[in-house]
Amino acid sequence: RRHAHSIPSFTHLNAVTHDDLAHFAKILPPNAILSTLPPNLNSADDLVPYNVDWMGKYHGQATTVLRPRTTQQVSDIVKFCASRRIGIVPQCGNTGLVGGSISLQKEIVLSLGAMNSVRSFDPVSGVLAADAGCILESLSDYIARYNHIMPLDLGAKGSCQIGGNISTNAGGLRFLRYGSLHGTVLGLEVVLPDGTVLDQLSTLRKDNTGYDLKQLFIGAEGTLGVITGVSILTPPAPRASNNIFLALPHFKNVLPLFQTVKRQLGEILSAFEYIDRTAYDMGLEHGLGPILNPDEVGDAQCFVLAETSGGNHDHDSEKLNNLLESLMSADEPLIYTGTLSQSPGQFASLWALREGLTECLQKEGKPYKYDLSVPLAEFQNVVDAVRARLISKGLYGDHGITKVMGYGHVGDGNLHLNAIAKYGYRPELEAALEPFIYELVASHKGSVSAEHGIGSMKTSALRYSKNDVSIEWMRKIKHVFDPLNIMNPGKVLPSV
Ligand code: FAD
Ligand code: 2HG
Ligand code: ZN
Repeated sequence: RRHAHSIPSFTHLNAVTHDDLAHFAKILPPNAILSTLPPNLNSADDLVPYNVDWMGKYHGQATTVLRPRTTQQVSDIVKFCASRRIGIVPQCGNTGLVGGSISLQKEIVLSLGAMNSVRSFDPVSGVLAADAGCILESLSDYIARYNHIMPLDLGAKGSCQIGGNISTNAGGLRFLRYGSLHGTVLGLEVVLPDGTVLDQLSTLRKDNTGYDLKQLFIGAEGTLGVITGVSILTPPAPRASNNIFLALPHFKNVLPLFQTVKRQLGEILSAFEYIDRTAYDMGLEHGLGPILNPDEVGDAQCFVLAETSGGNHDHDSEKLNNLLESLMSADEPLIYTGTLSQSPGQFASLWALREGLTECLQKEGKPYKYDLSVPLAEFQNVVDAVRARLISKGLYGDHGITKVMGYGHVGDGNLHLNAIAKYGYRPELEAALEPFIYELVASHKGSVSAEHGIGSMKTSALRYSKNDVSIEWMRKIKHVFDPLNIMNPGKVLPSV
């Protein structure tokens, strides 16, 4: 079925030529252009950091990478690409997990990494304005001296950039406390697909003057324009942060534990993260622990990391101590054991076990990643169903998938299901996992992407979480902004 606003196919896009490079050289200095074409003749290896994604799963085809330093340069590049029908893949830290930042055919990669200055920070309002290519951790460090923190935090903080975070609408570890970027991003500067600069770099908290256009670019994964600047509300740093790591005998205890923790900790609870036994053991094998006494952990099925952020360290740790005591002394304890961090070093090592899992997976083999929203009560069932499916297909074991595990942001209903292919990605493994997992998610009315996005990985899975009318209107919006389909073609929307 053709849609009224069908998107031109890739065959309408042109590859970069020698003449195009000569034009880019009028916009950018020589060191801002990488190309395997003459006259640059960079090696394919020079382009690997831009052509291969963080997992090593997606291998891009770009011959040319452009690294502008100013919004004007971005605008000039995009205007030219529109006139020549050259596809553009906006890229920030290239840490995305769904193949969104990789060139599918011969689109150029437009890397924002050289646009990395803080534009302003107001320590009274907490509003930070910055270039899109600022690394998340650098921004955290910058505002730490004013006693503020970024409203988001994730394991990739040392490499991901704020423009990429906003383009994926990244969730992460502080979502439970500070909510979505749809709430904390106050303004954006965006170069639209015709090269026009949309300046909505507002720092206002309240602004009900019609359609809030910036919201469209948050989570658009580069399909509607290139984010070049952001303004974002940063909260004051909490005076005290504590955390606690708990071992649970059964998965069924997670829900009542979450209720108890919420009730006892109230407003100081800032994270509630889940790790199943397989993920915990993998973390230990890779040197991320042990943080609990193995004898006390026994046959625990899963683990929870809870964090508090409050105003008074002693008061908060007393609350956590009371929580731990009441959990341990209950008639039918919800936990086997638990530990409360006693120092900044211990606080960091409890978090390291949770944050380090994604990197451990990379070391084990090639991970198939499924970032799902499903009802909390179903987390374990979903993981078990996937493992059972692989066993029934004879694909579980050294020759196929070696481990299936679940971890994630319980407090947000977000399960990260990972299946490790020890010896690499193979079509029959993917065929066993998909669409099986997507159908399972749809049966629970969940989401096939809770926080990582659709990218190129899940375009055909979009329909499991969005109905026809929604997809039709997404296409219409895409067409309004990018009628030539030059901006990150082949991403988010399924091909027609
Ligand atoms: P990229 O990978 O460069 O790009 C991501 C997408 O945004 C692509 O579609 C790209 O085209 C588009 N894009 C990039 N820059 C721009 C721009 N300036 N304008 C328009 N479009 C643009 N995600 C979470 O949500 N929560 C987590 O807890 C989390 N943890 C992670 C931990 C690890 C170890 C890793 C590797 C990834 C993790 N992620 C997590 C995935 C997450 O999506 C990214 O880390 C991050 O948000 C992407 O930022 P980036 O700068 O690397 O963007
Ligand atoms: C996390 O929460 C990230 O750690 C990555 O979103 C999830 O590794 C994953 O699948
Ligand atoms: Zn996550």
